[in-house]
Amino acid sequence: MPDRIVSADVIVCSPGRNFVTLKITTADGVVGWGDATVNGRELSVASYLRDHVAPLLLGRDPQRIEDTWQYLYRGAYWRRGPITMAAIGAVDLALWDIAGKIAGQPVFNLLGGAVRDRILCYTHANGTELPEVLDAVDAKRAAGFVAVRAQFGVPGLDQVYGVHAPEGIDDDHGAGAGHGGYEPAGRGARPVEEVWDTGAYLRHAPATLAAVRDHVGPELKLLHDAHHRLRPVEAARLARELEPADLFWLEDVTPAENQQVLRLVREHSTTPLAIGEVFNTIWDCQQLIIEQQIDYIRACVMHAGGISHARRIWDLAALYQVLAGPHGPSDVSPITMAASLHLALATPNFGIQEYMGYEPVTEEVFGHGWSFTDGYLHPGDAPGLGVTVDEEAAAAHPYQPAYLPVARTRDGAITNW
Ligand code: GCO
Ligand code: MG
Repeated sequence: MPDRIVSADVIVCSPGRNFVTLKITTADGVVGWGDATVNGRELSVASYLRDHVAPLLLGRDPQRIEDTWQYLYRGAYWRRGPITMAAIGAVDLALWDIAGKIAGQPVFNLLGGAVRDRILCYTHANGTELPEVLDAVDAKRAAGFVAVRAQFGVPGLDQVYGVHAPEGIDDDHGAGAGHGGYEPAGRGARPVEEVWDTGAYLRHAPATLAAVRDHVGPELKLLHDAHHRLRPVEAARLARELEPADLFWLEDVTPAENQQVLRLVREHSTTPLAIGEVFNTIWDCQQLIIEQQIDYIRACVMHAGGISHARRIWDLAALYQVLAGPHGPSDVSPITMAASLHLALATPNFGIQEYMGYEPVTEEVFGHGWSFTDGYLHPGDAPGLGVTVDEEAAAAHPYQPAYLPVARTRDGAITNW
């Protein structure tokens, strides 16, 4: 008689920032952990899980992972979308965790075993003026990172998302193996509003990144995120003008809703392109991958329906020599980071993992088995995903409303950010 799921509980907590966590327990007492955090929309995914998914899981065989995935995806009828897919992703992560614990194996061994010894990762370095950017990059190199994403202020703009922390957030550019505190959404009942000026950014970015490259020399892998802000012709110009900086990748150079526009960028530049942190199914990136419009697919393992679906995306990407470069900011929980690392260790066409690390207060709630050494990560060998959740510590940090910012152009119209 197979084991059965006897409970599925949702925990919303805010140790440093908001996280939505799913705890699945089996009749034999095996516990699996899943993450379902969607930054700025946490309570909707918590409700989706609590009200519509948890009751359906009771009595199911936890080891029928693919069947449960299909049941939740096809069964909902309303397919895709960030809330649905994060909820399914959380269930999937928790079930892989349980499967690993039942087998007494780390999840990567259930996925075919390690195909590499360690996982390349990049972290963030942010600064307003160039000297601060260079200091931040140096601090990350001193902490062992061999790949760094550089973000900077733009003359004439007070605030740039990804550079300045929202009010009340500790914006440390410290040398710790990870944490750079800008990511958390600003706390409060409404989003912070920022002014954005693409012309000023385009005049500033190429020289800044060239100066960073000059400073660090040829070896460091240097990344930059344009965060969906540019129109296609602006994106093409930026990608071309950044060629001397020899970027590892240029991320989200234009919104990827209208995907054929990426062809224009490709025609003008060989700067490698990474897109996809807002994607949540294979259908969102099928065209980009098959037409080889991108070099790295950024879909986050949890937001893309968990290990079971993300690996289908990565397998499609392998056919076209596109590498996985999964989203892993501090606004997805350490449970997602663990899942991403297990899949990365077992996937041949893996490229690089985003890794900012976590604030100590987050790690008091979420224990993890992964380790960082000399610029590389490893998920650890503990059975399952290798994560633990301290529920008492979580209860000490209740949910706090928080929103990602909104950006306006100088005439006051809403723009991409
Ligand atoms: C990244 C991302 C983040 C997102 C954030 C949204 O590349 O890390 O762009 O900065 O904006 O995760 O919640
Ligand atoms: Mg990004």
